[in-house]
Amino acid sequence: MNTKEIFKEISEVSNHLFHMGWAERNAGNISIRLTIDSIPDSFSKEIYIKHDFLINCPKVMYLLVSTTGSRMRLITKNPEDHFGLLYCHGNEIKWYTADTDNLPSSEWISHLRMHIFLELHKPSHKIILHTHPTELIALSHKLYSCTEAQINDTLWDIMPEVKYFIPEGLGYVELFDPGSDELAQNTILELINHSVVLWKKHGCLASAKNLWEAIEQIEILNKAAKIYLLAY
Ligand code: 2HA
Ligand code: ZN
Repeated sequence: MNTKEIFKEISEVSNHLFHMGWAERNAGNISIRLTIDSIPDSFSKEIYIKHDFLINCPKVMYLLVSTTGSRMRLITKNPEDHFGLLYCHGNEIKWYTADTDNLPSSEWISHLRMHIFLELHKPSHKIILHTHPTELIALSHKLYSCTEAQINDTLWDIMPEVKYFIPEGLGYVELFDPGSDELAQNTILELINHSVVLWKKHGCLASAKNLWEAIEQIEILNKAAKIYLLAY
């Protein structure tokens, strides 16, 4: 996919997320690993990102990342205005943007760490999507004391499609601060064996080949959660 096609997909997906009710205010964020040789002209401002943590990105990585505070309902109209490009190589990080007021999503450190993991272990998974699917979040309240295995048994039992389409089940991460390194590290551990991870009382994170694949996976899981909540 070229950059134009990627922005078209982002526009469609952000509209869908908003209408699903999974993207209240600035909820959710998106990042996509790009294969490019040069920075697109639209991202003309370069910002060097100082950071006090160690990152080790073995190869040059370019990540298209939604900007902090961006709204899915607005991304859909002008996706290019709500994204920037994160460059990382070794421990060096730069941010390219159309407007210096645009900073990367509050979850950018998690996204970067996860993409470094994906590039090495699941190279076909180019995208990370974080969103707030209502019923899955509600399930993490209702089954507060349950383990990952118990939550998966519940979802598999309620709707056979879950087992069929998501045989590896849902990864589950305890409650950590949004944007924190603990949340990132624990999510990476779950991404080893899962494509969709539920963050307790917060939302979902999925890695996939493209954005629609991620949404379809989350939709199946969320439908099962919804049926469970309605039935019991
Ligand atoms: O991007 O959803 O978790 C806003 C969020 C942070
Ligand atoms: Zn969130």
